[in-house]
Amino acid sequence: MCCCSLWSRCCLEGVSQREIPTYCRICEPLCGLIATVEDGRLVRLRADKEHPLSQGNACPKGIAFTEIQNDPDRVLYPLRRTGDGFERVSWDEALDDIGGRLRALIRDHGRESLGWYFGNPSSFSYSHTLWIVGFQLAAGLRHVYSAGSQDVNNRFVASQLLYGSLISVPVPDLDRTDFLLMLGANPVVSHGSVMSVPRIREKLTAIPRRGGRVVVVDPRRTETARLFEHVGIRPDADAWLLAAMLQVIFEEGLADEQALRRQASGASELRGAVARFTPEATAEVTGLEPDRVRALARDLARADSAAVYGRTGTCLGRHATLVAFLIDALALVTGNLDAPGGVVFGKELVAVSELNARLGLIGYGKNRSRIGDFPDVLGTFPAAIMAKEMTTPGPGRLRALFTSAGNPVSSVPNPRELASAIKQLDLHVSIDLYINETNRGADYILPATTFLERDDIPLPFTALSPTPYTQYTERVVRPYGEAREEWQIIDAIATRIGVQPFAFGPARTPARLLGALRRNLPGGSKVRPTPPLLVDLALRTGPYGDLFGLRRGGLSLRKLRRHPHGLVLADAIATGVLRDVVQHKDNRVHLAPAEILAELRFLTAIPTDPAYPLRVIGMRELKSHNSWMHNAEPLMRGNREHAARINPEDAASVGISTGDRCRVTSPHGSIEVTAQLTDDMTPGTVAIPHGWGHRGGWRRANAAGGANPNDLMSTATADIEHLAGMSNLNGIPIRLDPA
Ligand SMILES: Nc1nc2c(c(=O)[nH]1)N[C@H]1C(S)=C(S)[C@@H](COP(=O)(O)OP(=O)(O)OC[C@H]3O[C@@H](n4cnc5c(=O)[nH]c(N)nc54)[C@H](O)[C@@H]3O)O[C@H]1N2
Ligand SMILES: Nc1nc2c(c(=O)[nH]1)N[C@H]1C(S)=C(S)[C@@H](COP(=O)(O)OP(=O)(O)OC[C@H]3O[C@@H](n4cnc5c(=O)[nH]c(N)nc54)[C@H](O)[C@@H]3O)O[C@H]1N2
Ligand code: SF4
Ligand SMILES: [Mo]
Repeated sequence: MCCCSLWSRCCLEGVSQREIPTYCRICEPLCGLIATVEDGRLVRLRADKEHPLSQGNACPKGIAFTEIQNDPDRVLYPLRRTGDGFERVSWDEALDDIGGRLRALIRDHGRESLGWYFGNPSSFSYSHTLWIVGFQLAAGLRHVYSAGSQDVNNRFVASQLLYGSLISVPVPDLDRTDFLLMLGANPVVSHGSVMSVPRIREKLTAIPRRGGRVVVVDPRRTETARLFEHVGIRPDADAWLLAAMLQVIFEEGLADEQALRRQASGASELRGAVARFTPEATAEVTGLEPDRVRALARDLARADSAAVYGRTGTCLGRHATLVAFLIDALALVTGNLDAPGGVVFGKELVAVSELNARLGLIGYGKNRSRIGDFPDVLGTFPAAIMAKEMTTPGPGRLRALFTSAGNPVSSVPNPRELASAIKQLDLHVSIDLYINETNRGADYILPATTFLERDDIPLPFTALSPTPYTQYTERVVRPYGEAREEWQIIDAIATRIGVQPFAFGPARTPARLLGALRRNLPGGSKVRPTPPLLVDLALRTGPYGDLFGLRRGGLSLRKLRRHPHGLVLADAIATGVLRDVVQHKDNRVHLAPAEILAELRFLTAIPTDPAYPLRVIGMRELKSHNSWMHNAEPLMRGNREHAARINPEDAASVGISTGDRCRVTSPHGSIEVTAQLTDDMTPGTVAIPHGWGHRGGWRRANAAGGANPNDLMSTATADIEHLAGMSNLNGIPIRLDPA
C-alpha cells in the first residue's frame, strides 16, 4: 500500500521504508525534519541536515512528535458524548447532528449565537487558518476568540498604532546587530517567537562573539540570560523601564534626529509624555538602579546598530500594548528602525496585508465585544471574556462553541469559570488530537490530522525570518484512523448551515477572483477551491511569485515541490522599506497616538498589598509545549514535576524548602505546587509554568500531576488590558504558604 498517497517510486518499487523531508510545526523555527515511514506508519523523526537553515538541528519536542503521532491516547474517530463518557460515531452522523443543531440555534437565536476559539497550533496550518477566516466571514461569526489574546495581539495593535498596519511586525536583524535588547523572552528555551530563526542559540551567541552585546531583561535569570547580560527587572515594569530609557535618550540629546525627521511624527509629544519617567522616578517600580538604566539607554543609543525585541513576558502584563509600542519607539528614536542591524520588516510570502487592507476584511476595532466593549483584533475578541459571553443572558449570547487546536481551559485566565460556562453551552464541538481539559465534556470531539498528515506551507513566517525562506511539504503519512484536516471539517459544517467559505458576496473581490479562477479550471463552476489551489494562486501573485510566468525565477507550488528541504529566498531582510510598510496617510510612523499618550499619562503601579507581597509570572520549559506534549514519554522521563521557582529568601520567610508542597494564593484563586528554590529568581517574584494539571484523555499527562496557575488570574473586565484585550497572566500579586 502507498504510505503517503503519492504513489511515488518507492511504492512502485516495493521499498518498505521511506524517508521523507518535511518540517516541524510545533514552534516557530519550523526546523527541517526527516520522517521515516513504513507501511503508512511513522517510525521515527530526525533533524534534516539538508534544511538550508536548521541544518540538522531539532529539539527534543520535534523528535518526540513521533510519540504524539503514534499515541494510543489520540482521538482517531469522531466521538459523541454519552452521559459522562464518549462513544464512537460515523462522520456523517456527527456532522449531520451538528448541522441540525446549528440550524436550530440560528433559527432561534441568530448566527451571533455561534462562536469559534482557535488555539496556538492552528497558526502552523495554513489551511486551518484560511478556512476559519473564510467560515467566519461567510457565516458572519462574531464570537471569534483565539490564543492571540494570551500571546501576541498587543503586538499587532502596537503596529496598528505605529504604522497603521496591524500585521506589520518588525523582527530583530540578528545576523547584523551590534546590540540586542531583549525583554521578556527566553529564546534558548522557546526557540524564538514572532521571529522564525532556526539555530537561534547560535545566532544569539554570535553577537558577543563578533564584539556586540545581548542584554536580557527578565525577572528570572533564564537559560538565555545566563549566556548574556541579565537585568533582573520586577514583573510588569517594562513600560517604566522603556519610558525611562526614552527619557534619558531625549534628555541627553542621544535621539537620532535625522531618523525622527525622516520617519516619524509626534516625537516631541512622546518626549513630553516620557519626561516624568526619569530613571530615579521609575526605580521603585522597576527595581533597577538609575545609573544602570542610564548606562543601558546610552549604550543602546550609541551602538552602531541596535535591535529591541520583546516577547510574551512583555505581552501578558497590564500595559501590554504600551510596552510593545515603546519597544519599537525606542528602536526608531535611536535610528534603528528599518536599518541594518536594527529591527526590520520582512516581506510577506503572500500579500495578506495588502489584500486585507484593500478589502477591509479584518482589522482592529471593526467590532466591539458585547461584554466589556473590547475592540476586536484581527476579528477576534479577548478569550478572557468568553465565559461571560456564554453565561450572560441577552441577545448575542454565545450558545454554540467550536474549539479547534486549542485548550482554553488550560490557557486562559480563570479556567474554572470557563469550564463551568462551557457546560452551559447548547453545543460544544472540538477539533483536536486529544481529549483535553477543554473538550472533556464536549458534545463532539472530531479527530484532526497531525501536521504530518497534511500538506503545509508556513505562510506567515517568511516575513518573520531574518533569513527569508519557505518550504512546502506534502503530508508524509495518510491520516491515521478517520482523522480529517480541519479545513475539510469546517467545509462540511459550513455546507450544513448553507454557507461556503471563500464564496462570500458577489460584490466582494475574492468572489470575483474565485469566479475567474473557476472559469479557468476544468470542471467549471462546480470546482470549489482547495487549500493548495488557493495558496498556489496567492503565492504566484505574491511578492515572491512567478506571476504565472511573467517573473522569471518566481515562486509557485510546483517550484517549491522541487525544493523539499526548503528554499532560502534572500540573504537578509531588505531595509529602507518603511514607506511601503506604513499605511498612515502622512506616511509616517506615529509616535504619539492618543491611546498611547493616555496610557503614559495614567500609568500607575499596582499598590502593594501586604496580604499578597509577591508576584507570579510564567515560564516555559524545554520539554513542555503549552498544554499538549506532556503525554510523550521521552519528554516526561526522570519524573518531571510541575514546580514553582522561588527565590530562597522568599521561601525562607515562609519556611518552605525545595520539594515541599506550597500553596500559592492570589486575590482570585489558589493552587498547590511543589517548590523549587533557585536564586535565578529575583526576590519577590515566583515563576510557574502553565499547561499542567491535566484531566483529559492523555493518561501520562494526567499522571504527571501539577496545577493550573491560571486559577490565580482574573477575567474581570477591569483586569483585561483594554487596547488589545490581553489577558493579564504575568505580575499577579500572590502569597506563599506551606501546604
Ligand atoms: N499563565 C500562562 N498562560 C498562558 C501562557 C503563559 O505564558 N502563561 N501562554 C499563552 C500562550 S503564548 C499560548 S500560545 C496559549 C496556548 O493556548 P491554547 O492554544 O489554547 O492551548 P495549547 O495548550 O496550545 O493546546 C493546543 C491543543 O491543540 C491540539 N493540537 C495540537 N496539534 C493540533 C493540530 O494540528 N490540529 C488540531 N486540531 N489540534 C491540535 C492539542 O492536542 C491541544 O489540545 O497559552 C497561553 N496561556
Ligand atoms: N519549549 C517550549 N517552547 C515554546 C513553547 C513552550 O511551551 N515550550 N511555547 C511557544 C509559544 S506558544 C510561545 S508564544 C513562545 C514564547 O516565547 P518566549 O516569550 O520567548 O517564551 P517564555 O519562555 O515564555 O519567555 C517569556 C519570559 O518573560 C519573562 N517574564 C515574565 N514576566 C515578565 C515581565 O513582566 N517583564 C519581563 N521583562 N519579562 C517577564 C519570563 O521570566 C520568561 O523568561 O514560545 C514557544 N516555544
Ligand atoms: S525547535 Fe523543536 S519544536 Fe520547535 S520547530 Fe524546531 S524541532 Fe520543532
Ligand atoms: Mo504562544
